[in-house]
Amino acid sequence: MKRVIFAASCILALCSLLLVGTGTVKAPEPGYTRTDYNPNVTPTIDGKWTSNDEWALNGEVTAIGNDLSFRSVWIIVSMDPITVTDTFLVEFFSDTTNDTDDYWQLCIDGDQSGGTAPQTTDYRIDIVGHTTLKLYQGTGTGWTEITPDPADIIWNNTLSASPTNSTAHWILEMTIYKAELGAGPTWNFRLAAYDKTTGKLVAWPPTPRDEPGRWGVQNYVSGVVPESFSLGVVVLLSSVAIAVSFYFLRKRPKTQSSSSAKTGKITYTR
Ligand SMILES: [Ca+2]
Ligand SMILES: [Ca+2]
Repeated sequence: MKRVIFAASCILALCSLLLVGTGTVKAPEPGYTRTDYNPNVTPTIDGKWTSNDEWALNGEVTAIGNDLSFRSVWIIVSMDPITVTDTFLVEFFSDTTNDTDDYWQLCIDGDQSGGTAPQTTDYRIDIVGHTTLKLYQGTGTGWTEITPDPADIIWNNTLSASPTNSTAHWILEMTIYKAELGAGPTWNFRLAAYDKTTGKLVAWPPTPRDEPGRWGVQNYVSGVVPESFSLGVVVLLSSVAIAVSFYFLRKRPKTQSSSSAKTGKITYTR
């Protein structure tokens, strides 16, 4: 009988942790919640579909009309210390031109604190002209540019055809080291892309860039896309231990010290 009670207690504990880890998700912008899965095929960050199956079964596809689609996968790249990355594929179908003013943009509210202006725990990645990455950190009222650690953001983009569209279009692949940018197991973001030629600025969600409280939610589960409810339960439960471990062991995000802000030298607390 004691074993039954013990087992029941464990299940209850797991279920309550499950709610902490994956269930109770803040949804700043209604309708903009998506789910991250593990990859079927580990992506190669070369800015294109490296093979026809590279992204075919990788993650949930989110489309912005016919202009853009993106998907993402999360990967544990190290267990000691636990290190988690998130890798995106973004295809901007309606941008077929190489302009110096084109940009990709990812705004990150890693602790889901929301707000009406970027906080110091928020980051913004701009990739401008398909060549130059800039990293910004929130100030409480706006953004200040900081020096990125190249190891934290791996990216590549090309003007290529793909299995999803035979007309050459801009494709971005980007891996972020989540903890280095303050992102927990679930995190909020806004993804945008701009084409200078057409003047199209598309974004998910289509809300103000500088209003974290209106960005979307990136939930996650362990495993590839579940095929049945029962499988879903299994992968959700298995994600609990990872979620708890990751939450407690994740590195602190970068912060720029007040003294370094004056000198322009960036120091990080990790
Ligand atoms: Ca690739
Ligand atoms: Ca363009």
